[in-house]
Amino acid sequence: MKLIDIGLVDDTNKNLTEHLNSDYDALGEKLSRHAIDIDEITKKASQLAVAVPSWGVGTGGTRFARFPGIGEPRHVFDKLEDCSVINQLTRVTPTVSLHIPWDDENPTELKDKASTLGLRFDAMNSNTFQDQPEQTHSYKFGSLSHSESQTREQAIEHNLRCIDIGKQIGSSALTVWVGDGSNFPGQSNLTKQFERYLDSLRTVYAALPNDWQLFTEHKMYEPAFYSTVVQDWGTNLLIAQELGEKASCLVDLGHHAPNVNIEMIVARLIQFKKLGGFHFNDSKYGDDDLDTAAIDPFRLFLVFNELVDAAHTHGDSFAPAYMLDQSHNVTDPIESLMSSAIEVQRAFVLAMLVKRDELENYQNANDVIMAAKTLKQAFLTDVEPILAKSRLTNGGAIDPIAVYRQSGYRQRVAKVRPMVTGAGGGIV
Ligand code: PSV
Ligand code: MN
Repeated sequence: MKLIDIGLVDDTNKNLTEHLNSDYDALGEKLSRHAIDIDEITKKASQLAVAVPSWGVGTGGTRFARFPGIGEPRHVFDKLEDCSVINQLTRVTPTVSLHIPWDDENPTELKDKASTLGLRFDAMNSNTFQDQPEQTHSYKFGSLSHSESQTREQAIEHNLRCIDIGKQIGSSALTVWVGDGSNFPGQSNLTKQFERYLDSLRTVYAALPNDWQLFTEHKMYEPAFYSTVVQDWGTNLLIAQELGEKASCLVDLGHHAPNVNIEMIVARLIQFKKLGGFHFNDSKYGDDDLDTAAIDPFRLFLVFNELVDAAHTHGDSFAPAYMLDQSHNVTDPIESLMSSAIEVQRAFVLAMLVKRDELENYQNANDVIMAAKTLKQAFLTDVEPILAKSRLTNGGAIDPIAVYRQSGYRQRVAKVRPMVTGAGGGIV
């Protein structure tokens, strides 16, 4: 089922195809001078898949307030519809990552709805950073690492439930991010707290089906402001190494100290076979959850430079999970997610343009300027025609945002989705 009129997509594409073809040919000619086959690149670009977070299609907020958008999804089934619009027009987001309990609905109905919309499910996300109405033990002072065993058991149970739901809807990974930590020096014994976390996670790990993966996500601060149990990639790597083969690290681009060299972290995790996947977003100051590549597209390119380099070395066995994780406070989430998914694809394409043999020669010869120039040359290429061509060939829109706006989708759904107002703050 397609929620945007196919006739509209086709008509808009028809008007743009002639210009696209001439831009594509011109770029193809330019790339061929560097022995790059544009069609090969376009083919690889169209094989890329980025998961959309179910929570991303709602309007987010800050710690201070949330300003609702119009026609926000009322529940997970509305969210899936919005996700299908993103995929219909961009053709790079065939999967959705659910958050439990935010999306806790009958698994059969979830699966049916997704397959009607041509979607599948990516990693399950557990939520033990928030208390739920009927919950017995509070997570105010932690969950998997809580000082009391009953609270830890409750958090473990929740993760097991996420696996169970995931099994029924065709997911094959669990992402665990906890808000556990402390707000004051002395509040917690840092070592014992981490031991408790590891013990809890061992139980979760033991329940993973054979073909599943466990991604743990580190974050330096927030909601805990003095210490965080899984604060950085070092701790994350320790966890993955302690747990075993099915465990690996998830890198959310917003979860590091300012100016941290994220591509280096990525390189290290790849080297030790512990890079599980990403939550893409962008930031200026902290975990801003801004749209991917909105602030620093070069950094995203450098991350993909490591990924493409690793794919050359490790081949098909190297397949980290790509997900977006953003909060849209002032834009239409569908527009933000469409352009963000395309930015991930752009970074991938640009990284494929890097002349790796030449780069290696420059590196070995310590020709610093030429090495840096080799990266810049790829980064500065306008690959829009490749991205648009890949969408067109896959049945998407050459200009997704223009088609989306013309379709009136948001206004249409707003008629049945009441605006949720409220003074409360909240990140998601
Ligand atoms: C935490 O900041 C995080 O990045 C985790 O991935 C959560 O699951 C997500 O955001 C939800 O807000
Ligand atoms: Mn995240």
